[in-house]
Amino acid sequence: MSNPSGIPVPNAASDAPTTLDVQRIREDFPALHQQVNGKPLVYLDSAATTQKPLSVIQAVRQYYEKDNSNVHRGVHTLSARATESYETARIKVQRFINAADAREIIFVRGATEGINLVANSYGRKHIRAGDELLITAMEHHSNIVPWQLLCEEKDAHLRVAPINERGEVVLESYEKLITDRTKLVAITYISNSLGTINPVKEMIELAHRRRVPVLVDGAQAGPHLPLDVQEIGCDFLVVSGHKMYAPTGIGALYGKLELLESMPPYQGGGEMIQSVTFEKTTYNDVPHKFEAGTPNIADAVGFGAAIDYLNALGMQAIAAHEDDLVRCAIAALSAIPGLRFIGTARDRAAVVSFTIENIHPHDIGTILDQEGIAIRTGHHCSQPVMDRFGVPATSRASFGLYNTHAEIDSLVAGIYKAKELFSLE
Ligand code: C6P
Repeated sequence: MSNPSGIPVPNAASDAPTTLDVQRIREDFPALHQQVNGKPLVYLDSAATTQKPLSVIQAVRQYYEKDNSNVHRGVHTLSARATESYETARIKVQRFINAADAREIIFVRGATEGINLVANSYGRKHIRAGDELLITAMEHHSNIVPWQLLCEEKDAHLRVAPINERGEVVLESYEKLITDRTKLVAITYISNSLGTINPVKEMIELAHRRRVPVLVDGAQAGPHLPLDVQEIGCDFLVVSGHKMYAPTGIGALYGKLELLESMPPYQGGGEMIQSVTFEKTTYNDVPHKFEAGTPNIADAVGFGAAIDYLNALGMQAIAAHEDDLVRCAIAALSAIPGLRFIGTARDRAAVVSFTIENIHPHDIGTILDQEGIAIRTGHHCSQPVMDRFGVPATSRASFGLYNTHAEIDSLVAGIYKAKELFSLE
């Protein structure tokens, strides 16, 4: 089923432009053109969720207006159209991450559900008492808690590879923590709280030397850099559509075919079965074995449209634009007295976390909101990272393909305003 029913799907555009025309791109995003608290919106929270281009909104709308029906069930025309759109979206995801086969793509609600699927299916089958699972100290809660639940149930142990002052994994320690007891490694590609880009290919190679499979949390990588699961060699990878300019409630789990085929179902219900009797049920083939019940068809179609959008711009150009923004933001923010960066990795993505002396991050966030500037403040679902750096929370500005240098200037001006207000108190 690398291309079921011969559906023609465009490949990632190899002739995509190398730079972005950001002013034109901004026209594609209706949500960016509004006033917040009387000021033009400056949206610097794309790591939490991205705004959606018109082509995605229209794809979802068109699906509901014309094709809405259930998939893989009916013989009627609408059902065939819905099935074709849904399976085409799967192939788009497959090509976007360069998976070898469309059966390796399971639609899920997002990165969180993808990790829970692996923990509950692969994990419950393979992890035994005394086994170890290895993660890093920069994981999002979604890549910690499912493994803790599994370890509790199986009497297994969660090991954590440390990070240094810059917020980079200490590779020597990581390597030493992979032992004969290690049965799975789960690492983030890009940290949502520090911006660190991990050397995942090298980390996967180190795990594979000891025949340990690796899950990569690609939630922050999907929108930022070209993903290639065959190149990095991961066994599982998860992404969230809503961080990739697609609707909420849709994402993908990639798993190597032989692994997925050997795994038991995660949830039972319609669609995931081949035959059911009260005595015995047999299961459908992958990917359907893992997609019980009516899936989120419309948003999968929207996910496909978002991938078309990203391909048309080119992931190399998007990464270059965001790298430029993050460099400029760091340079501009560095000049602010009392500002401390949390996360200064040498290889980093479009996320900048910081604290300001004597001002709580929530106050920064509230004052910036009054200026129409949206950033995220808090622990970013990465409490162990906050503990590691001895802070309760940070302010986090994160950039998407539609952000501009002028918006960085607004951020800096907003922070100076906050400092001024606090020095008056
Ligand atoms: N991070 C942020 O503001 P879901 O919620 O399933 O789409 O993604 C979970 C997730 C997993 N891993 C990483 C690295 C993430 O950044 C996230 C989501 C958002 O940073 C919401 S907490």
